[in-house]
Amino acid sequence: MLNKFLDLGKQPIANGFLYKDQIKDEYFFNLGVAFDEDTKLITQTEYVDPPLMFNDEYVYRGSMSQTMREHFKELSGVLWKNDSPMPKILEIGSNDGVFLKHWPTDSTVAVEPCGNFAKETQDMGYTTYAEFWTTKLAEEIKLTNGERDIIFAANCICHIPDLYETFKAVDILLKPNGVFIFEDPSLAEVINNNSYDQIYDEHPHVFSVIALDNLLNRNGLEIVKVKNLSVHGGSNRIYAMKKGVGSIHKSVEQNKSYERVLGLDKMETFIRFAEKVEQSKDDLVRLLRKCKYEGKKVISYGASSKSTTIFNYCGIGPELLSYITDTTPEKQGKLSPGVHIPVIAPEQGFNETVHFAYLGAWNFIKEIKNKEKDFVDGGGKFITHVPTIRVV
Ligand code: JHZ
Repeated sequence: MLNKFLDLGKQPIANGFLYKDQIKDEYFFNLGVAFDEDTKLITQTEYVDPPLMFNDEYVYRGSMSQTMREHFKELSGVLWKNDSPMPKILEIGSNDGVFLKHWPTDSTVAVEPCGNFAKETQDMGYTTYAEFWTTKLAEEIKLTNGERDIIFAANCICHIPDLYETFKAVDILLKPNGVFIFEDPSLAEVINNNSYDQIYDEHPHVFSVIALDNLLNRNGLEIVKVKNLSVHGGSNRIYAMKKGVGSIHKSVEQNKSYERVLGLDKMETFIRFAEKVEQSKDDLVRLLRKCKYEGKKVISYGASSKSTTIFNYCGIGPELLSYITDTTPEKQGKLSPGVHIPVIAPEQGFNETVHFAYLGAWNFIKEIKNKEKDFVDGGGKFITHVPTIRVV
């Protein structure tokens, strides 16, 4: 049974950056968030049809941050040592190949529904299926390319509304002793950081280990290990195998008991979270209005999907934020989804005229502060809402 605890209001497609003449056709949906009493999953009350989000015009590039480039390089080195037999790997949601590029083309298969990115990895030499991940596709790949030692997905599984179909498809393609490895934002960290901006159309679910264990178990799989990661504001890397095949590492129970301490298996926790979200909204709007009143120039740094939730939920538009700077060429020159703040390249607007920069990409705060030393040394300040509204 689904129990709704949070209403983030009318929201657009989080990565639906658009030109002025496209505003009239902009798509919106109601972003409600609920707790499933049965599986303990945090999920949306209404799912956006995947092709509306993931299509040939998709703009998010995983390789835009140094942190993520290094993260995937390091992980590839852990999963495959050059002297060990080469695993047959498949990546679900390979985006622009930021992980894939560390793997040999002949033993690697990619699945990427966004045609523009599928073409990029095809051009890099990887067999790439430009399709959504389904049981039908898993059967086809099994016949054509063979079963896999590793099925990997980063920031992808929590994007798929139908988890039963997803896990069934994994079960079809995984070798009997193969490992399904996936990483997504951690619900524990969302609660600890009050990072409600992790919830937007592309994230129909936010995973706890407890909920994942319930869901995987219903589909012939089980979690054998959990690794906590710092990326994307705190994520979990889940290692799962077919039931009964692998020995269960102590990290699984450790994570589940920590989550029980946080109350991630209880509705009350999420009611309290919803109250904190509302407080965060009031505080952010108050701070931005104060800056405006004092004649300060405030912009946003990083046109993230997460900031789409913040700006639309809080009603923050160009009257409070002059523009957003972002390094992604596909976002520049467009307007942000829903509230229509102009997005420009950092070279065009991240300069000494800026007093405050709201961190739309707060998850890269370390990388950004290192990179923007001149801004900070010149008296510029960053604003973040994580874990509470503050100037840093
Ligand atoms: P970033 C996306 O979320 C979408 P987003 C997706 N749904 C998901 O799950 C996560 O990624 C993993 C820019 N930037 O990575 C680049 C700068 O301009 O937090 C990005 O546009 N300068 C698949 O969009 C944005 O900020 C910089 O120095 O919330 C960051 O977006 C840096 C570091 C980034 O993910």
